[in-house]
Amino acid sequence: MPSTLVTGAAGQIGSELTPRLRERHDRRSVVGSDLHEECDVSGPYESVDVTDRQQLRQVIREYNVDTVFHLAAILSATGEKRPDAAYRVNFDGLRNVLELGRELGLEKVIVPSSIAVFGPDTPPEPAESTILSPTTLYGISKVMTELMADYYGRRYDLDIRGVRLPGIISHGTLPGGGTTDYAVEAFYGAVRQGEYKYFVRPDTKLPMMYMPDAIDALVSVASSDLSDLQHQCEYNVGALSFTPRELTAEIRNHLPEFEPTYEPDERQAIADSWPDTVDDTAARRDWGWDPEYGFAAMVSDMIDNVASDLR
Ligand code: NAD
Ligand code: AKB
Repeated sequence: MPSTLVTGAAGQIGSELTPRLRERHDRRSVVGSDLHEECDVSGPYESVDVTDRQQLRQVIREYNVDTVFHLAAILSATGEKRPDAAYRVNFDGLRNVLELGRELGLEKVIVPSSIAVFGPDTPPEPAESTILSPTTLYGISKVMTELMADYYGRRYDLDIRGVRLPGIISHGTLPGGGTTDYAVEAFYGAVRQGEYKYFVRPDTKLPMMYMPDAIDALVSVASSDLSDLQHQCEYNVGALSFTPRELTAEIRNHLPEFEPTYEPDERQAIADSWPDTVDDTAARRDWGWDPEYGFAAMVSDMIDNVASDLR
């Protein structure tokens, strides 16, 4: 029976997507993989470094993989600190997955892109086709992801899909070195100590999304009919958009003692280069994108879950 491989399965998104795929495909094996020797995922797991094509090839063959969710990546802030690692994982790792897709005849590869493809020259509320002028190595790697998806589709008939995810908010597995991490960390600070030092200004507005909607976006785009899709990995998916000041006010509706401070660092420039919101008309039209969580519902759910995780 063919199976699905998730790379980066121990990360913020992979640790929630992998069990969700297992629920959906009860008769199909879903294999989690990441760098760690072992991982707390309820099902088959293999330690795989995506920069090692032979390791990847072996796992794909062993499990008769026909679908790959390729999540292994180095995110924006870490990528600026560790450019060599970002280059190897984001560029070479992607190429390995795509080349194996071609060599071994994978049916489908799903790769998330990011709002990091945008940059200071991008117009407000961008649609899919717009000026992409990323300022980070991570953003450049996501532009390459989108272009390579298109190239491998046309040249080799490989079905590669994805969405440009915004900052993802979740509890459970903490975010892994992105610019939008403050929107998760603030909840832990507020619940644990009643304080948090934001590393961006209070008026920094960015697109965000609650994890259940992010998982739905990936699963929906993966299961859509190819004939309905007019883009590969470029689909914008809008959900929430708020500033740290607005997040603080909403958290205070639940935790009135919460007292944040602000000390912008180098991540401010990255945040400033991304748009506040995106135009997601194409995703709504082509595969019915319709996020469930509004701002107040997300904040309320996060506070309940973070409080219960910390208990
Ligand atoms: P994460 O940093 O939490 O997880 C990435 C995982 O990749 C980690 O578990 C890490 O151990 C693993 N990894 C790193 N190098 C590896 C290697 N050489 N081989 C195998 N595994 C390796 O990231 P995430 O937030 O879960 O992101 C998943 C995907 O979604 C990425 O493509 C990311 O660009 C994209 N995305 C995430 C967000 C977000 O806010 N979380 C937003 C937009 C796009
Ligand atoms: C990051 O901040 O790097 C990620 C992203 C938006 O891709 N959360």
